[in-house]
Amino acid sequence: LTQDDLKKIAAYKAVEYVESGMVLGLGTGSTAKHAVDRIGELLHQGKLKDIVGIPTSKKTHEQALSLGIPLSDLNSHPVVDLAIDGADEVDPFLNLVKGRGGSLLREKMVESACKKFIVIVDESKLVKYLGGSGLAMPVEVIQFSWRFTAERLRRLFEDAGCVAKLRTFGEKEEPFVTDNGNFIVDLYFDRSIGDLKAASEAILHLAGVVEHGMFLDMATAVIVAGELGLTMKIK
Ligand code: DER
Repeated sequence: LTQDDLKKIAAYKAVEYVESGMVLGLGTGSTAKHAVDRIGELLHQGKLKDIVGIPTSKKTHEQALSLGIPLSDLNSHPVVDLAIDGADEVDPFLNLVKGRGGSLLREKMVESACKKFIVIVDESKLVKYLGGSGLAMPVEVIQFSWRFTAERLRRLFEDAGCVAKLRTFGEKEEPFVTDNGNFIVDLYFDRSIGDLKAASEAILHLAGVVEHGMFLDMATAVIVAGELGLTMKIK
């Protein structure tokens, strides 16, 4: 089984919890893509009816449009029945790191408005503690004085050996701009940052920070697809 097979298996399992008439949060990333495809397929087959999708990125908006999934937004649907989305890291308490695809702000807005939030991952995403993968923990910041903000973020986590890097793309290393016109500062840690709630509050307290990629106490369940099969972790 390839990693993408595992992502697809987890995604299809999550879509079993979608019922006709639901308002759905549609996630972003290579795993959530399979869930959105599957929802489109079931709608097309008439096995699902009266679904409204709230996309968590322009990319997912385009994908859902091409699948004929009726779309809306949080203004019209402030309560979402179920969201299905991927994650970059999952700790043993079902806390998440998300946003390596750059969509963390709209994902967090949609997923915090949900009655249920099912996370779909392949087993490579499981970590002992957030930041433990050594990969990026994203923070969305406004463009004004981003370097000043990045340095304040780095200093916040100095004793965890934090390095803060502006996210860029392409040969010319252009700054990545989110769907919301902001920059992303990626934080890398050598060690655990300790109390996650305190870390979250400290980050959000910095003027210039829009949102961060830690999704604490938000997941209702995490579906993990591994070589040995599927496991469902419930909050
Ligand atoms: O960027 C995001 O928030 C994505 O949902 C990410 O967390 C998971 O992306 P993947 O399914 O492509 O690994």
